[in-house]
Amino acid sequence: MALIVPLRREYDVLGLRGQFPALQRRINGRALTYLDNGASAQQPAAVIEAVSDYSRNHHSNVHRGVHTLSQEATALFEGARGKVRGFINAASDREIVFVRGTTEAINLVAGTLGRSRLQPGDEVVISWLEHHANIVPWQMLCEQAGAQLRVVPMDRRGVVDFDAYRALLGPRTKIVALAHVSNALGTVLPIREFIAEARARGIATVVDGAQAVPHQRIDVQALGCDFYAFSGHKMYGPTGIGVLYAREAVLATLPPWQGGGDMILTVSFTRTTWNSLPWRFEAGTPNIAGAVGLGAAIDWLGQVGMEAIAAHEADLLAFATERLATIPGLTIIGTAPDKASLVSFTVDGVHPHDLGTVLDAEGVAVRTGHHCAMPVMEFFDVPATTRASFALYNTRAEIEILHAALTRAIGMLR
Ligand code: C6P
Repeated sequence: MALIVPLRREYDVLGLRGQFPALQRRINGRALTYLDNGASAQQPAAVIEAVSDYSRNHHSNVHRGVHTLSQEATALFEGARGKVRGFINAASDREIVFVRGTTEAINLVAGTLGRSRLQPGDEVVISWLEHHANIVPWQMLCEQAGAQLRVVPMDRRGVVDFDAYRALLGPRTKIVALAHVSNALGTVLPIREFIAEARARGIATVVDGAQAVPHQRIDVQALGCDFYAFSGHKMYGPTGIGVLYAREAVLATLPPWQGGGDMILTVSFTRTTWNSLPWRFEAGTPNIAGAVGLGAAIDWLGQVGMEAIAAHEADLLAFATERLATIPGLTIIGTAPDKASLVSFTVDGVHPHDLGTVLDAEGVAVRTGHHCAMPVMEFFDVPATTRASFALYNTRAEIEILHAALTRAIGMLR
């Protein structure tokens, strides 16, 4: 039998870079080295043009008008929903709820599933490495419901303790909410296994996929989660648009969240009936242009290929880890064996904010601070870190620029 070797197209990183207008900018006299992709990735021209085309030619309200523009806007908006469904392999468009972003998605779950299911004494389980968006909504919910927030510990590498997690799951656990990838440490959780443990006990599972979706292929059916949340602006789309994937069998049982137009079927002063899924959870005029842009980002990512992106970013991570480790006094925070393409670090005697400012003077954009993960900072006993987070368009040459700029900055600041 002939051996079929798949053709591996060369990963044309320079060609990809050329499609991002913002990457052509010069900052403080230097070519921009954009390494803050974990916060927001840049947008390719295809996304910018799709949003512009919508605004110029098709802008109207959705689901309301019989006129041409409204029908075009509706087709584009619902078309984007279909693209999202395909992108994460959801079973149906009814499982895709458009929201503002990951934060809103998690608040939606807390405000519906949480408020309807949690009784005093029940428990919600999260992990130590969560972003505030996957801590605070649960904390607020637990306070309202008289429930308990339980936190799974992690080790000094930033690996969440699976055995401790299993031990925490009990008869009172109603919800497990976990990051797929940590934004502060880069840790990739073996989320499928975490989900399986909860599901076997009938516990609802919520995954914060904000930092996972841009870097690897997501298959929500294979993961088996009830909810999966992510944001458009971290996956080369616009801000103000995100997705809550919700398994239909669960979503159908939830009470509505926000009330208003589009989420209803009939309204009278005595009684309101609800729209069908997913519109029941999309009160008010949605971010139509954002959804169109997100759909364009998904098309564009499909052309590049998630597997190719993952391979390229794995190379960047390995290279950056090796190069940054050569800088005296630099400590990498987050050394899990399975990491997404970001490096968080501290430098002895130098405050991250000063470092970030000096790097910016050289055109290098990194994020400094607590990364909305204050418990992680507390765990590692640091006030903040500097974080370089890589995207599909970054290069080894840019990591060398970061290395050189860091070396100069540290020399200046110490
Ligand atoms: N993290 C970062 O620089 P929103 O803001 O709703 O789009 O996403 C919130 C969010 C939730 N979970 C994780 C794991 C995240 O990383 C983020 C956003 C940005 O790391 C801004 S703090």
